[in-house]
Amino acid sequence: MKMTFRWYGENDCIPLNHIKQIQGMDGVVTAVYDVPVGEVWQLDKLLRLKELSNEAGLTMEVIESVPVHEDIKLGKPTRDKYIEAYKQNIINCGKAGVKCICYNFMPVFDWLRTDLYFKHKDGATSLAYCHDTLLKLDPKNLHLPGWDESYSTDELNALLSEYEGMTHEKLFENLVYFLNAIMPACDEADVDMAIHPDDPPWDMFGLPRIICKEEDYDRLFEAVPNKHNGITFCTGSLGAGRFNDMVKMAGKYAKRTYFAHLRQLKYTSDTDFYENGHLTARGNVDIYGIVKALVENGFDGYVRPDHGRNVWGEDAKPGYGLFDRAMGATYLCGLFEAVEKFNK
Ligand code: DNO
Repeated sequence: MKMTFRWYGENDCIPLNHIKQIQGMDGVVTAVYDVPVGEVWQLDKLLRLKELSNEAGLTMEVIESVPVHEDIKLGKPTRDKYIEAYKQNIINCGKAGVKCICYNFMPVFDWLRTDLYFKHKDGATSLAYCHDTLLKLDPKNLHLPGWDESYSTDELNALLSEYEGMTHEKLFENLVYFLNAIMPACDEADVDMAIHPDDPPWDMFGLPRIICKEEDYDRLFEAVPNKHNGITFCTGSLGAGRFNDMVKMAGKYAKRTYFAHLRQLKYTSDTDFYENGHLTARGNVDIYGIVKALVENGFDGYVRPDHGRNVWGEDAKPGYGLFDRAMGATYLCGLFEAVEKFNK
């Protein structure tokens, strides 16, 4: 296991040397943020991030994310041009020493939450999700917490109408087309692709979501068996689906898991939850059971603590402060150490 920490590049308010001070930290997970989706990231931008990370004593072997252009998800004729650019990004990432690329295939919206500052009794705050609140939102005029608002309202409207009639089957076919097209670049660069599950793992605003549960992964690996086609096992995303047996899934897909996002959720109803500190006892996700299942089944990938709470007065990007993620990382290092030693 290699422990990593998400770092939002040179604009992140958390400096690399603070990240390095978290004991057990091997590297950062980052991205090029100033190139529009669908364009090629210049190699020198990647090399600059790598150099900064290495100077701080950290590796840069995981990219989260290289975003997938909507035309690829929509299966439009223009997709081939964007796929070519994506392949070049994979090659450039490989040249910069990247081993794993995290991406998602969610139409239009990435992760969704309804509250960025859910208040805990002890004064901490965290992200939360309430399904009824979400249903009342108008997707055509959406300003959701935590969502990168890169579209204008007009662009969003246009994009949503392009998705009218999109089915799960069609979206899945478009994912398979994309993966088959990029696998040669992954083979050449020896880079693993790690698809992030849909968060939360169910359809949103009538848009299909296809990476939500066990059958979805079975279907994905059957369609594209290449070993570079792998997953980001995100306990917070999959865990919101009460139907997912995550300990079982962690074991079953351990060897296809190139990246693990480990985080805790506390259920407040059949659909709602808030995020909590990483400890198994603090929520409904069996972090211990998942780590054990991963280790015992041959997981050898990257791990990062996922969303933390804001604690000790820190006012950081919600979910991505230093303090609680640092505590999460050391907790996870302890769990891995214990489970790995026990299994030797
Ligand atoms: C949220 C993140 C996601 C993730 C993307 C991967 O905190 O886990 O935004 O980076 O879905 O493409």
